[in-house]
Amino acid sequence: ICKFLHRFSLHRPQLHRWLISGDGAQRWNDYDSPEEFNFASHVLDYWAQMEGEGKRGPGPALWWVNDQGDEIKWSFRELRDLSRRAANVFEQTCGLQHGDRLALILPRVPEWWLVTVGCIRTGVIFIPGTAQMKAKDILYRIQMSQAKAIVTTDSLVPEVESVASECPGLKTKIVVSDHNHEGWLNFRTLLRSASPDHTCVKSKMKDPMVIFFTSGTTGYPKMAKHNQGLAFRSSVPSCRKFLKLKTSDVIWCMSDPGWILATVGCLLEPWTAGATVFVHNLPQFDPKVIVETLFKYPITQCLAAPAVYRMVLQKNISNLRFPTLEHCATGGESLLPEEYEQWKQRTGLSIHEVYGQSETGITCAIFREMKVKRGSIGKAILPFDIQIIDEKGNILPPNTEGYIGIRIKPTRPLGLFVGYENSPEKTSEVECGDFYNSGDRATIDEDGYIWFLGRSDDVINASGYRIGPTEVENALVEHPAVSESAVVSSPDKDRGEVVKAFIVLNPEFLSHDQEQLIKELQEHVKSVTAPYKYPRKVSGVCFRIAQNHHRQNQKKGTSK
Ligand code: BCO
Repeated sequence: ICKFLHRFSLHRPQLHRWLISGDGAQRWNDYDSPEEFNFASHVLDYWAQMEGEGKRGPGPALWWVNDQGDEIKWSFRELRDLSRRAANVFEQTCGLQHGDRLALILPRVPEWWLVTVGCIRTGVIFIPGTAQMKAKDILYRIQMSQAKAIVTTDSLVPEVESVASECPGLKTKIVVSDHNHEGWLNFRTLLRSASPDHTCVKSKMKDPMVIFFTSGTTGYPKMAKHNQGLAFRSSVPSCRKFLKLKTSDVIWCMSDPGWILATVGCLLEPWTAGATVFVHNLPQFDPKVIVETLFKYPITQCLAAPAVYRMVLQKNISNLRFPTLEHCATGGESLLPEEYEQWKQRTGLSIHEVYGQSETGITCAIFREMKVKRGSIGKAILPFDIQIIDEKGNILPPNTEGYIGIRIKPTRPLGLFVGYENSPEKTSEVECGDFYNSGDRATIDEDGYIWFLGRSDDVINASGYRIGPTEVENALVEHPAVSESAVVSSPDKDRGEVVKAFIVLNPEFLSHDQEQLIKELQEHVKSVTAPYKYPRKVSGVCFRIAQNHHRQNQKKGTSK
């Protein structure tokens, strides 16, 4: 038995002691790398058992609400049984096997948690995407990832149907809905009839678990592949220290389920600590609802993009002293020092910055009990060794600008992506000497605090969304008015940066009303790609340049 437990790096009394205390009296240390790990069996089933033995408090594992007053609370035992049913749906009904891929495009519905954990139980690799995606975005993701199955929501069924014929490898379409759609399996119906008994796959640490699509400067998004190490990383003492979650905590991470921040902040981090995940399925972001929710529910921690805190502050709501909130964290873009100050003044709470990417998960942070240096993204979370490097991978001295690098040699740390799927050349482009080069510019001070300065490329970070300019340019040129377009980042007081487009019009559109045409172009982008990418600013300059060109060409008699 001892050999067996050792093989799984799981010795129950020790694991118990560590998980309950969360204080570092742990089975694993920051540099451990057990051969096998599975988040569902090692973490969730453990908490279900603790709950059954009366060794965990009464808080639910998942507490979900929506704007219509609906509420769902699942204990860890319910979650275990439901996610086992989901695993059976994937294995038995859909015939999915360990290593198969499943595209997961859902809004914040409770089933998102069942699908993710169901996949982990079966070894199916899940590929999250935002429900803002349109047909073309979905087509690209299914084709690139060779997904055999998709799980999505009612509103995206027509989008998927419109491209399904171009995805011969897509064998199973599953909808999370109270209605049936022809040619689609209904997840809710299948779940009800599935068995709650399932044997979790014995996954190796090296087995892929999840793939995130991430935007770059050129071309379409790349696939950042993570193995089980992303989940294991939440279990190491340094990671536990950054939020210091306890079983009695209720954490609200507001990220869209399509981003790595949600996988880490709404799934791995809280449930590793046995805490409650709180979810509000807001159909539309509204700062007033954020405030009302923080007053109404016993939320103790929240994790949201700086834009969320900023937009709440801008509403000038008189009382922001939330009764139960103890800790605020933020990531995805930069928080300005004055926003930090205002939040502190109005709520009495500091905002702790975290930094990461789809490739890296949460990389560094202002830990819970660490001194906040306003404007700094904090210190490296072990086992990541972060250094500021030059383009050859040489370590730079403190207070010198360079790239944020994560050491990958001699040992690649668990939690860092494995590589860009199907793209060894793109993977080697970001390997720089002994380091992974994040492409983000920063400095490090004598105390080890990192100071983020910006991207070194053209990727636009609009309110926490990373947007590749090419993705927007490609969407714009599909409109008949657009001859050429160039998309750049533009500073914005609400969103940090926004997408700004410069347009060269086709001659027959030169006489159109500019304001109306801008609106039409914005709506067009929203309709052909995920709406968060639309250009909030469209410059008139190039309309005039185009007009001048047109006039000059007309004079020369060369206009087309
Ligand atoms: O502002 P508009 O109204 O003009 O347009 C908005 C939406 O109304 C619109 N839209 C959404 N769904 C649509 C639609 N239009 C047509 N059809 C639909 N189906 O599109 C625009 C979407 O922009 P948005 O999402 O920025 O909207 P909003 O509501 O202002 O949200 C504000 C934020 C702050 C809540 C939002 O920007 C946000 O969630 N930002 C955070 C992103 C994030 O979580 N990033 C983390 C990435 S992971 C990472 O960085 C690694 C860290 C470890």
